[in-house]
Amino acid sequence: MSQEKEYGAGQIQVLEGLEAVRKRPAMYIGSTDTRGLHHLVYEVVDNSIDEALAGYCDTIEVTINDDHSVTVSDDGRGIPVDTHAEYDRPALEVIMTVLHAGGKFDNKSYQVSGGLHGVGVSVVNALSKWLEVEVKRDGAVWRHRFDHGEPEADAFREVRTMDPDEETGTEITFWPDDDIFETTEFVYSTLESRLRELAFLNPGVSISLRSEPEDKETTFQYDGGIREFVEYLNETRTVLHDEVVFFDEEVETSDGVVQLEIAMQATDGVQGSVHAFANNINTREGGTHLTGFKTALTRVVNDYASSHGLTSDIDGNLKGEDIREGLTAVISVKHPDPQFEGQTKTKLGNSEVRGIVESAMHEGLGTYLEEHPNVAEAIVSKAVEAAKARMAAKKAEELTRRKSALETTSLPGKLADCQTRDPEEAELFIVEGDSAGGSAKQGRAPEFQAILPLRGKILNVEKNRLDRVLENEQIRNIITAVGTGIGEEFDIEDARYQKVIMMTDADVDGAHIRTLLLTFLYRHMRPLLEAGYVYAAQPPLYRIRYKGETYDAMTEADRERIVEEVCDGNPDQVQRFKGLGEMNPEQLWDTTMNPDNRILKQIAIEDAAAADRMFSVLMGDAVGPRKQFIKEHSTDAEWVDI
Ligand code: 0RA
Repeated sequence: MSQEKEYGAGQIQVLEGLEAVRKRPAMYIGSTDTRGLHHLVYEVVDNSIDEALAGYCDTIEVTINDDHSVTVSDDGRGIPVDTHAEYDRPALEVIMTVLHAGGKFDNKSYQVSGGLHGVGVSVVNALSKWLEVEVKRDGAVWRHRFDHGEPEADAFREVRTMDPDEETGTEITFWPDDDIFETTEFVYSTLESRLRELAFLNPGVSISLRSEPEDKETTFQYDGGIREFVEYLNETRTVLHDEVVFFDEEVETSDGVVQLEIAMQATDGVQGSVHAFANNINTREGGTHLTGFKTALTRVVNDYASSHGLTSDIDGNLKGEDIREGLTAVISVKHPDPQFEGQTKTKLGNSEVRGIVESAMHEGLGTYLEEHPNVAEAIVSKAVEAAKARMAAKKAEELTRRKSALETTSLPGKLADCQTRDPEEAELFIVEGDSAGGSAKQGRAPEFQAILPLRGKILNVEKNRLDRVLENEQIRNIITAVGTGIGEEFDIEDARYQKVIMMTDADVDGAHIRTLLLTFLYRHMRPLLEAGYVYAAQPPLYRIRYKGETYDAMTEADRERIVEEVCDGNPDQVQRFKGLGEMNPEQLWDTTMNPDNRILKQIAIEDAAAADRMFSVLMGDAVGPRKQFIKEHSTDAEWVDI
């Protein structure tokens, strides 16, 4: 075979690979909505993080550019630019155009490879209208450019030689393809929470985010790693001991070295929050590291408690749930060959990790408790208190009664159910107030729309234990209507509706109710949020009449635009909807419920740790941080605008 033919064959393979990505993007990045869009950035950043983990990089910069492209730069070794023997093309080009080629060059230095989908930068290239790379290495600055994933002719070139004191590195700029993505608008706060998380998980690495259009910038660098992560999560909670419990371990396995870090701190709250990561990925579905942690935590704390005579107040052992009440913990595992399982590939499957975590806990936590009796005392007495509350509730048969009440199949009397039994079609509107509930019942399409009116505010679950939560009638109605159960018993397969739509007034009270509802869903039915089943309806603020036509304005800006541009500054009538209750059934259907006209906002909780903190800030005790949070986030997260 001649040189030329071989080269041709390589090229064909390249095109096939990237064509497959462009045809079925969701297979590679999960989805083509805003979530998938942001994954493009994470995929590039993961490569830079890999350089950092290999010890070659300590600064990563992410920029949202004025033209809506994103630039990620790092001070790593730079992507290799020499000729790749197999393909007879620059290695840079091969890495950018061949699927999975990213880490194959130097496996040993890639001890740990992150990336939720582990797909490599070639996928980002395939899904970009254009992509430009600048590499500083081998004494020179190199550039290359791609068009829809394909190398532009003669684009690869040496720009100049490097200055003697110039650092090596990689800079990638990409323009996501709007033929593929539903939106190409990068959201600062979304990138910000993931980059902050990465900075916590990779101590010492400086990660900065800058937005040119919004003219803002943040830099994250945490030398304390996940210790600082726990402090951050607990910032607005009342902690029971000052120092965060921390220990780490490196274990040699047949796959290579497994690294483990655990940080935790008890608070006086009733919600526990344990966040488990594997190779920087938030393993929401849990896995062997989380199981190991929970089992060992229960054992170690019980052993300590009984050997120090601290359990005389309760009969029997402390349960895992008692010990985890109010406990904030972060577990981070870095594994050379992680196996991700589960529906969203966020469950760690490597079976040996369970034992590794368990023995590290026995050793690390066991020792820590012996050496820090004050901390041990704080953790144990909090757990004893939780156990007492649990037993009291049980004794009164409260919990059991409430739980079995939830298990009965009878639907709440207040629910006006829909006719269809197909969850995919069925929609549940949770409506603020009986009067709006009445209008919604009259205005709805009963074939597929169910209405559940809520009277008044629902319980703040951030401040109440499960037994109290279940005593609340509003909450019980929601649970039975949705059908999935809650907590450990939650089963998404039992969801009676795949759209659960919160319909609240467009005012402060409405926003408050929405936040209370979301807090409940987040704490007790989180998979419902993760499945994307939860929505907020968007009722209009104004109805404007002009020359026999009506126009609805969703925002103040909308109103101004319609009055000026549509009505020439002279509308016949501007009606302000103060609440849902002011709309008659037909108006409510037209503006807010009719799938042809309505605007629904899907509530996506991408980052569990960020949401956790947000709810504890919004619903917890500290007033200062709450005001600060609302001030900072009121523009980009309008559903937290209480
Ligand atoms: C392949 C091999 C090597 C580094 C990289 C890729 C690399 C990729 C990216 C993506 C963003 N930043 C990056 N930095 C490096 C190892 C090169 C060597 O052995 O010198």
